[in-house]
Amino acid sequence: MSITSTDLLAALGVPATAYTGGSLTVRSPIDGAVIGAVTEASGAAMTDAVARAHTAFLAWRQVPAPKRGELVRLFGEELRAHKANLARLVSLEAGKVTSEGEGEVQEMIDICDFAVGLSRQLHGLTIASERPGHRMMEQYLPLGVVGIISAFNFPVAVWAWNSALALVCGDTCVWKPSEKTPLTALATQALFNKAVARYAGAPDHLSQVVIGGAAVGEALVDDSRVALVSATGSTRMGRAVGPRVAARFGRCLLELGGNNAIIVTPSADLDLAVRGILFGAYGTAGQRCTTTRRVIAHESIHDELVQRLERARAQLKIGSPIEAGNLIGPLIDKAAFDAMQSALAAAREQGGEVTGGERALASRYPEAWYAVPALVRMPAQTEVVRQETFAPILYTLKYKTLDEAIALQNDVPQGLSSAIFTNDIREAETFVSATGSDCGIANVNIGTSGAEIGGAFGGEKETGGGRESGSDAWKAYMRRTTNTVNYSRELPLAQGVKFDV
Ligand code: UN1
Repeated sequence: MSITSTDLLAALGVPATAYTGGSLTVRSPIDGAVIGAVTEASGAAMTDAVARAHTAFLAWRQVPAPKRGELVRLFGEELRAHKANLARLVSLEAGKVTSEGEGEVQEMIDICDFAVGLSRQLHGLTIASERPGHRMMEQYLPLGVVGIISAFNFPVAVWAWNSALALVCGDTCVWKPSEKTPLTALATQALFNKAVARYAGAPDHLSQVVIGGAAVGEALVDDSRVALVSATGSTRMGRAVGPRVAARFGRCLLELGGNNAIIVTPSADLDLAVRGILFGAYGTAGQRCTTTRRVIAHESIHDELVQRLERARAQLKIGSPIEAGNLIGPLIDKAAFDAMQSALAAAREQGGEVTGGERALASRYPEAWYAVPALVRMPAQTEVVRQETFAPILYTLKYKTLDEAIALQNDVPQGLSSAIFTNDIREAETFVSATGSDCGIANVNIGTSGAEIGGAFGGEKETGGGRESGSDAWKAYMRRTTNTVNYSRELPLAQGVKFDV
């Protein structure tokens, strides 16, 4: 690697002391090389960070929202100026191919732009009152400290979806990044600090990053000053976080596992379908929560589709994500590779016919975990197909009727993303209707992954129910107040109640 992570961190403004000499060893999934040794915070340090964030909130909530938007605008400028370096660091630390690393930083820039516009549109409602001389209204007011827990696979974009909205909403942020990707978090914090330095009158500690393990996460989750915990990661993590936040009546925004399917119908444009499935299943080495994990194809086109997918799969270039031409980078670590192997073993036991899935490039990168993307023809939607394995495994299934296809698509515990490829308007409309896909995202003639930031992002069932990013997801970061104002000289009671002495 000609440009090292040390060069990138220096260019992004991270002091060397932040990533040397600590107990948390950071390895690049590209070749297993150690690229940092970050100091881990204690639970008490997290509690201190929350206290600082709360103090900052008391000041920040008083700043007019469009002025808060100005800070996010400046942050977006820093991201634009440093896009290439931050994207490269995402590639080194998370193993994303160059264009996907750049795409991730672009998502950060896009959500900043969105949030700046939003800062002038945090609107409530005026509601007709039943009483004369009265007016009812609804306002959205700043909520408090937002705790952000993010995963390795989108190490910086998911934080940005949350923090850009939270900051314009008048909240302050405390971020616990994945322990697998602390360097990109430190770099993002450094860029945020640059924006703060160019902004007159920002309170200190508007957004902080605290790196550490379970103790740090628990201190964040259990602190009653954290009004909203926004957590992205596995369903297992969500099961641990959700009830703890609920126990103190805090708010949770959960974005958890996906088990996303694409239905391909007889009228589908198979060229489009093959491209959509290929990127959805194998892009980011299958490590997106929106990754296509299942194809449900009509029996009349199933074999042709699977043959074409098989040919395309075999041509995907696996290798270092920072070398031009490679489309499949490494899995994040050995545990991810092992999980992939056990899923494939289970698929074989359950009647699946597996192609691919082996370890790749082991002699060139003995300390890294590259895998050949796997395609598995399944006789039925068995146990293993219903689980989310965070790896490039695509299961294919056959269907006879659209009802059956939709039932299969919905018959998994997760409910994040879904798609149909069809040129039949009845099928397309049925799929997006009340009797169609039960997911938070339901697409027609595009794949399951790569959502734009303008839409609300999240899903149902074990995906956790939260919505981040665009549309009106900002409302989760504010508290709603209903105000009834009496401008008359009478005091009529609602519902006609009389209470006069
Ligand atoms: C995730 O994997 O946690 O829709 C987020 C997508 C991306 C976001 C994925 N915009 O694939």
